[in-house]
Amino acid sequence: MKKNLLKTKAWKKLTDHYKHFKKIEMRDLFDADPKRADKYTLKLDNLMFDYSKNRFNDHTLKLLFRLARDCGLEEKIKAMFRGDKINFTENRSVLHIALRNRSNKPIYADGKDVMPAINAVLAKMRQFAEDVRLGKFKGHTGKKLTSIVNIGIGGSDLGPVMATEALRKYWAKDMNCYFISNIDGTACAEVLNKVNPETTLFIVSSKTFTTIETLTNARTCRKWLVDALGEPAVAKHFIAISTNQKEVEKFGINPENMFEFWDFVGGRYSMWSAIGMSIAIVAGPDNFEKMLDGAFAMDKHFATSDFEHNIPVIMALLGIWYNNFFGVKRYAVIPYDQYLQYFPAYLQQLDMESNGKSVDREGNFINYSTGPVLFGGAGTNVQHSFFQLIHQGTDFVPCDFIIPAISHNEIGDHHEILVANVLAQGEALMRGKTEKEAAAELAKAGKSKDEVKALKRYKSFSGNRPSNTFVVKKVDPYTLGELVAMYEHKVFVQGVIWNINSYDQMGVELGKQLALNILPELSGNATGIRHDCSTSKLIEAIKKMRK
Ligand code: G6Q
Repeated sequence: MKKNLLKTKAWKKLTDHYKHFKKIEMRDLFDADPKRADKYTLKLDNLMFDYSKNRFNDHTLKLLFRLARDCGLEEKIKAMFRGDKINFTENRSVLHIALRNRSNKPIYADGKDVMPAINAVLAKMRQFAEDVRLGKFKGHTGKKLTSIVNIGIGGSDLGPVMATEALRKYWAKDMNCYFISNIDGTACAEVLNKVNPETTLFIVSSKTFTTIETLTNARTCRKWLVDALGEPAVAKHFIAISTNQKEVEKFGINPENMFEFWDFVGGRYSMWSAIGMSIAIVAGPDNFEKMLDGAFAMDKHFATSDFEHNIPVIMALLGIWYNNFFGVKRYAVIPYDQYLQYFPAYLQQLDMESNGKSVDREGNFINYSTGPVLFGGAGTNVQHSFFQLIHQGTDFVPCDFIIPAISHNEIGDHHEILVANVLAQGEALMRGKTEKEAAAELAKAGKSKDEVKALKRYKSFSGNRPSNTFVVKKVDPYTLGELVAMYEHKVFVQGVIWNINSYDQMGVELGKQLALNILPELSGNATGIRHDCSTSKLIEAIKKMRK
């Protein structure tokens, strides 16, 4: 049995180190070392990672690296890249890295090299995306398909939603892309109101092809199409992305129009597979592959850099430092780029579904905290919403800021203002404003002595609030690939330290099961199922209102 994390030497030393370090102010660390930013900045291609505005020193890092080594991180990284079945509860390899293995060196799952199958699907995907873009693959009535509708949910939705938006500037001019995920009929209705059956391609994206939301939405869209163009139109307007050919055929999609992926690709890690078809169609297969190239560069960096120079490892360890020693169980990701507006939502699933676990790899309940709550939104918008709490709330919230040096839309001084804002946030959070400084400012602004006294505390900022700053040259496909892979690996490292399986998601099952019980009750076809009195009352009230 693995030694409990809390009993490792490094953990104990970190606990002691924290006791004195918690009082240390970052502004003092900066004042003492003018080279702190040089020392704590890493670069990969056009991605720069400044982690100097965090509450640590060399000793902290040394202990955190030791913790990672005590937890066998080096070997665990190798195991993932080798194709070992690290998703042990589902007996699966975890090989999203193979989907962007641009070296094409063999990677084995169950003794079989997965690369030939991956390359074949990628080539088929490229051909199909080109054919749609060039109007060679036409709709049933001979028109070009210009509205792409991805029907999927969770991992079969959030990646494509995020990445197509991130790459909107690269879209073919005559194309549009829509997403239907929610079972709420409104999601379907609103998209179908906007598109024309003759020019619409539906991509049914579902690994299992059994997900109730996706299949219900797909059936509704299929009926809408058949009502307009007749049954034979389905072959020209529906494709499927799935691991389950049997169910795809049962649904009535020709297997020729099916793009395969595999059990060794987890849903939330699948945007690199054919699940990314909408990205490949609207932004083009070249850009899709550039995204894979970027992710591959990050994979190489992660797998080969020593921990001291390893971006995802350092991100992860600082996260552990805050989560498990400072007791801060949340963090925010704030991209200062409108095209990355869905990045936090994407990361929310990636992080919280992967590491929201409370049983360790040996089957024990865990007595330390694991995955944090992740939230975020695009800057500067969020400065006018939740930033009050980030600056003056009782607890700090570590932040990741992402900013491109060059905007896709350099209009007037918009971008300079954006950049000034993100840098100001990081600086303000780190430095804060003492009561004395606040008082001096108030006095300078002409406030009376009494007013200064009354207001100075409200106007002060504790500071010492950590943030990472990621500067990228531009949000292009390659950089997007790097960024996403970077967070994937951060999540992996934390999962290793916490000794959990980051690749299953049993927690989503219970709600699904119970919904299946309640469904027949709502439609009046079942009664007498025992619920708690609150649930029973809610069922009755809703039934009454729907009458
Ligand atoms: C992701 C999860 C989950 C999954 C959806 C959709 O890692 O497994 O979000 O992607 O439940 O599942 P299907 O692709 O099978 O429809």
